[in-house]
Amino acid sequence: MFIKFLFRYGKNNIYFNRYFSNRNIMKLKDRGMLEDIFPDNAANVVTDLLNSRYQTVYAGFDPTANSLHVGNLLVLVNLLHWQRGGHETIALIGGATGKIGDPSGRNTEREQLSKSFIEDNINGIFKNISTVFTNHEKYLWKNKDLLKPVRLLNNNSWYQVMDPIDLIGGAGRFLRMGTLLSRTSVQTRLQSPSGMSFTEFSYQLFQAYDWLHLFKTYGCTFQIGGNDQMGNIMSGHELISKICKKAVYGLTLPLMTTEIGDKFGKSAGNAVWLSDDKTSPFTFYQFWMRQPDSEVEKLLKLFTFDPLGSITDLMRQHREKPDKRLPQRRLAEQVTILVHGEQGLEKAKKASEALYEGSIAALGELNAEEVGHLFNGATVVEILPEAGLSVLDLSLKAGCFLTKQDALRIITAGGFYINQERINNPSEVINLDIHRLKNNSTLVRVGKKNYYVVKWLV
Ligand code: YSA
Repeated sequence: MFIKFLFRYGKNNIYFNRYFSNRNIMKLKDRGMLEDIFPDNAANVVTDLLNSRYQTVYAGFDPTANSLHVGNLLVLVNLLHWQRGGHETIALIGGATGKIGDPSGRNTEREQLSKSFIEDNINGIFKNISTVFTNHEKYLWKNKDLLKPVRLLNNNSWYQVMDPIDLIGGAGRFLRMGTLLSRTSVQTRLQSPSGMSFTEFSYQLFQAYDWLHLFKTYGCTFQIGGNDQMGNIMSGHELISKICKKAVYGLTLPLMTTEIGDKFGKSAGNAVWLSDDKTSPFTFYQFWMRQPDSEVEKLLKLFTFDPLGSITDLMRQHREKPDKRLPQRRLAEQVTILVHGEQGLEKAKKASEALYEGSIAALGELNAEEVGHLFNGATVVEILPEAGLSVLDLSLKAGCFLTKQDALRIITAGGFYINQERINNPSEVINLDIHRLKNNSTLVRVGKKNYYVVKWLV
């Protein structure tokens, strides 16, 4: 009996059935994470398929910036749900498609991106994706050894060695012009004043071919993406159905928008980035902490792996004590640990304490540049700690005032602070044992918000 079972389903499937209770991805609908399925009558077939054996799924990311943003993160979180369900995941970086430019969701054509710009971007995005998958396994997955590692690919690797005739002559003839022209991404652009170039029009063929390639090479039967990707997904479906006569499926996610409905992303100019040199862990953490009550439950369902029951409980507690902002805190902690790891979360929390709870000790845990960053890009200055250095000397060396007269006037009037404490005696001598923080720096403030970080040269 057991042998028969093994023979029929294979070893992997025993392992799949035993451990991965979350394998039915269709359940993500309950979290508000699935918007559409293609073909649109496939929900039942897909549920059976997901329950019967593990599947391979992919999502693509074009390297149009050197970091992904929180909108793209939603797609990564969705891939993580597949991984948690025992499925194989592929994250594809569009090294080649990035050079073409996806017209989906855009009103104007992208400028051509230079090779070196794309190379840098690929490295940044590669790092984002591997960091998120590593952090997830390290901090958010309890049965550590069971996850199948994500496969990170770049579509440059197949287009680089491909004869263009195979693409246009081989794959292109299976896609019908009427269908390609009917896509929203094409229609919107054809009706816009700038129209559409052939290059952008050809984008669908590339994304469709990618899926065909992944299907043939890795048995990839699912593609996921934000809902702006549906047209491209449908083209891939058409290609695979016609060439391989096999069933494949597309799932789309809702696009993440701001409270007032603007799409989050680079073009919208409101991006919150995953790379810490573009958005510091502190700013990232605060972005989630600042989410309004009207959004937080939805975001907890989308961006954390907390069971729905515990989110409901948390929201109940929140209604009793709203000023504690428990759901916002949970959201900020879970997403920051996923993107920036335990250390990033630690830093973000320390910085938050320093800024909002006036904890100077917490400031000392950050390095001088981070403190500078924290205080809205405060100037960081390096100063030699000479014996007898006075408050007045310090203020002038740090460049806080234009003239000595200004310095004397403002310090004595009470507008000068060291480590957030008012000092109004210009001749007081700086004592490093008292005035220097653990990170060998001192925070100086003039008035309400002009900050300087003094880095002591020792
Ligand atoms: C896909 C498949 C391929 O075979 C090749 C390339 C691609 C990339 C795809 N055409 C694209 O351009 N995607 S993207 O780089 O613009 O975004 C990556 C993913 O994040 C997409 O699924 C997109 O829909 C999603 N996304 C972007 N902003 C989002 C968002 N998802 C949710 N909310 C947002 N605000």
